[in-house]
Amino acid sequence: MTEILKRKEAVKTYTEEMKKSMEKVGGNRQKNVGFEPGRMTAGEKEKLLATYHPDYMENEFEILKVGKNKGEKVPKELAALLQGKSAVKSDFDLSRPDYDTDVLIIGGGGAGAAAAIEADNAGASVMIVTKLRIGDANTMMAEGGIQAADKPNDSPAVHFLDAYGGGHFAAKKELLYKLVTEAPEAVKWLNSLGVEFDKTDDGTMITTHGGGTSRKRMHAAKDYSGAEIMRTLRDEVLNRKIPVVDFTAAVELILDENGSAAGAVLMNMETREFLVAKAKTVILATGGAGRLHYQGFPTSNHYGATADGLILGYRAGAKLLYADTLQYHPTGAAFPVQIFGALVTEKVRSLGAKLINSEGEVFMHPLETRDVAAASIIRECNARNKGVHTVNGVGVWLDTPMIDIKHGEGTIEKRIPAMLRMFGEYGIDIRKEPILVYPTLHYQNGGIDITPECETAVKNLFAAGEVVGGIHGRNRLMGNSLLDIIVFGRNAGRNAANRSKTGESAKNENLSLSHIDAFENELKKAGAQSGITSPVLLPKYTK
Ligand code: MEZ
Repeated sequence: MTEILKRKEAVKTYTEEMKKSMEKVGGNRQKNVGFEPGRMTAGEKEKLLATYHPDYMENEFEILKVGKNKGEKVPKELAALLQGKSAVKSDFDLSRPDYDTDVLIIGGGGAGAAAAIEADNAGASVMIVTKLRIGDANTMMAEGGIQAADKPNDSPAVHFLDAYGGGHFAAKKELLYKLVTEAPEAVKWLNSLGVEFDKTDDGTMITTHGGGTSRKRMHAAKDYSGAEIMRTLRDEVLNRKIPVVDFTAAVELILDENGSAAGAVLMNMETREFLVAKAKTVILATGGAGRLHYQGFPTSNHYGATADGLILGYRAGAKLLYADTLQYHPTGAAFPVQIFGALVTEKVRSLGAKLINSEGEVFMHPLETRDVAAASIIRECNARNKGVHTVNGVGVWLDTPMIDIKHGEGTIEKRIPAMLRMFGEYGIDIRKEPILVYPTLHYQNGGIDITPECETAVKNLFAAGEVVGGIHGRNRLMGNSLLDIIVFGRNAGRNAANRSKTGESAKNENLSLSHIDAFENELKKAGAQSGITSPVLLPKYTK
């Protein structure tokens, strides 16, 4: 590491403003390490969110004119896609399917892989299609950990209360109940598959706090938790020889004569050739939407996060829940520009680094929930003018050297090596220098509405992972997403497999795309056609 830092020293170019502010941060460090800022009251938080959080910027949203959520607001970028047109026509020939399977899983991230393993366990034939490669997903990008109440001073009930409050009391209780009660078993399962969780010498799992947690229940694999979990799940899928069709996107769902899900039209991402996959049940595990860059925010998301599942599900008749609420992770990298928007894990704050403004002052408790922390940073930079300017933006300091002061030298290297490496690539030694951060688009809190069995409003269409809404209410706590992909991924896999063996599953007869015309007619009547072909599959960074 020291070698990399020496080589890269020349890369970083701090402005005079940054250097001066950094001196103030260094000068106040010893005092700030011991300073315990108070928590905000509920009233203060409400006011802060209403004024500064992007979810409350009314002109950034549009009211849907068609579909199950007609009359509700969603981000305008998403509205254009939800009210877009299909890549295929309703008379597309479905009579000679290229694939035929019991369970079709769309998406190759953590939820899709967990679903595939359990569907395979349940004896169904299962296949994953993914527009990139298995593992190219937000799961891979998650850093700080996975929550589970498995310590003697904790319980699923306490976990429930933390998450329910953190989500503004809006979570669907039956989904959140499932999440927290099945969490300990989910972590045990991952451990048994080979995930290398951080443990003490006697094998006890090391757990830490996250924002909004009242107990230390974050289990981590250093700050590579998502990558480690995805590595393990991917190995398991491949070892079981579950078919994975990569570089192949789902562009439309196929229904049967009863309106139940019965497969998908796929598109080869290289040749643009359309293919047909017939299935008895379908699981949407397509992930999030960060690459839509709502309100012009940078994102911590992987390249393929373009809301595909929301579009496919909505056109086929699924209902969305809380699609107007997004998570802006408070600490996206604001400098250097090469990693603008990349995730700086919340674990950095849970290990003791504090957020500091341009004057070297602590301006909030480091472990407020994410929506409150993001709004606080935006206020500090905009309304209070206490941000630090860079060539392409503004940010506040996250005073990382506090971690080694608090826990002893070597802690950063041992507990957050990915952060040390990411900034080290640009000559920034986070053991000695603070880093600049600003909120980055991280997660869609809302998504497709499901039952506790993971079924959507469309029969035989299941959903799991970030594409789902309602589990976390209107704000998710750190570590509850890696958890939900496992809990709901496994449930979706099992339930879709079991359904595929019953008379209730699609008969695979009279496959149809007539819902495309029905939706198109609704759009026409409402004068709401955006004209965009959706899903878009990949972000467009050129004009
Ligand atoms: O749950 C998350 O979003 C997560 C673990 C992110 C992080 O800060 O590391």
